[in-house]
Amino acid sequence: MRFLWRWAGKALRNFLTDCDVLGIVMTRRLLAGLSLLPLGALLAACQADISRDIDALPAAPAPSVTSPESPETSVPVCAEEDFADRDWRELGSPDTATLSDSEGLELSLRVAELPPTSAERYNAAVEICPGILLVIAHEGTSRFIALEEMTWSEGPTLRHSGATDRISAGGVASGGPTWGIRDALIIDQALVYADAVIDTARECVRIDVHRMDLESILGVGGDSDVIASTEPCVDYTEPQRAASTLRTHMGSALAWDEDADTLYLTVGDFHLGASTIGQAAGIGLEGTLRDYSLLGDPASMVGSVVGISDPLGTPEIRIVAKGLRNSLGIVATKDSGLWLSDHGPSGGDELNLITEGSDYGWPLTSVGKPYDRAAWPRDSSALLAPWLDFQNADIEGTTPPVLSWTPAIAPTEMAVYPTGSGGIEDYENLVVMASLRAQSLFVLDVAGSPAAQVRKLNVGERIRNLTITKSGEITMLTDSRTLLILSALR
Ligand SMILES: [Ca+2]
Repeated sequence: MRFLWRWAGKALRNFLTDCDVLGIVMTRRLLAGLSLLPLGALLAACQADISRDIDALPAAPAPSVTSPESPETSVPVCAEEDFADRDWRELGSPDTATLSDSEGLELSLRVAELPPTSAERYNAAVEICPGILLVIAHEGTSRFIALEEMTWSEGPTLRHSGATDRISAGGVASGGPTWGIRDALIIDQALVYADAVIDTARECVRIDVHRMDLESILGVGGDSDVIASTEPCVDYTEPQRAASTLRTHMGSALAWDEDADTLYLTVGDFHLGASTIGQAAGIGLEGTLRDYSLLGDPASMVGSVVGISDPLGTPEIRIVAKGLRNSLGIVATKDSGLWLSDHGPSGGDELNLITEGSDYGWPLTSVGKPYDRAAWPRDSSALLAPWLDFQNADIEGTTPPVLSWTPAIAPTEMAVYPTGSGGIEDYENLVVMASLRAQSLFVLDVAGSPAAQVRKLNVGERIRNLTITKSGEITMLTDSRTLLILSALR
């Protein structure tokens, strides 16, 4: 924080010496209209070009029963009768294709439409029983999908804490699929899921983590317990929110570290860190100072990774690391540490190795640049505050990314490819990371020194969710409501 305040003091001096009051007012007015978040608009969806090769598919699944002795599995023990009496329907438009990754490895890709729902998007998936995926829409609708049979049946509706319809309240620009349920995973016999909350009663936004017994999901249904809520719940009614609304950058990715008995959750910056100079100008120096001090406050979980210890017992939440913008993927590896991906602004998407107590730089520094940097003078003293020129900031005490990507790839979920699955042997022990903008899987060797991107596979879809099953199938949910299942060539 001392760097922020040092810079803030310099900024204030520039503000007082370089600007006249009328000029500032006009600039603010002009720039208030330019402060819309550009990320969503920049990332256009694209349909996959998949050759048609439709096979006849059986209509009913036959889930295998796991052995309680298998110590490797995090897939819960379940029985055929859990699924026997359900009504199973075929997924729409099943196709198959063969893809080659950047090393020439040929892989099989099965494609189908995700089950119909009124929700705009499925955000989360877990392998709830071997070969059975539970896919969850942002507003709580869930479906079971039998991967071998390519069939689906209704799941329970999961509770979330806030509004997810398209509201436009005060400083929240919209509801929709960036809010609500965003990621999920299974710990023993419980489902845990992250929920980006618009709390209309308290008029603030936060992330909740829920826990729900698998019995409730497989059986008659039931309620969830909220085991953690991020602090502070960020007020969306403050006057400057009209010029810089809260709408995206929730983070809300989950990772489970069994050895540490800790569930990790990423918390986005809620768009408090200025991604454009126009956004900063729109809310003015006082507004950016207020937002930046909230991000920099050691007690604030906004823009951080938090750890939730003992999530199935008596959960306790703490800040692990700060300085993050919008991390949609995090993975705890067995021997190579905790890794996460983060979205930079214009360029500068990051892979970070997380160590307790570190600061990863945002919003004070980034390999990326403001989206509208080109429209502004190179002389940072002409900016509203010099620390808004974060591309050129050299901030002592922050940790740079291990890898970064420019132009942006918009990385999403990460998972370690398991060993001994009988699946894609060349991917074993490597981290697979999905992406929105690049519409590709990135295969990363994080155990290497240095860590490196070793393979890439273009799938031609914006990949929101990535799950690797115990049998080594990489399942993906896309923003065009498509299910992709990648596996070794059979
Ligand atoms: Ca960073």
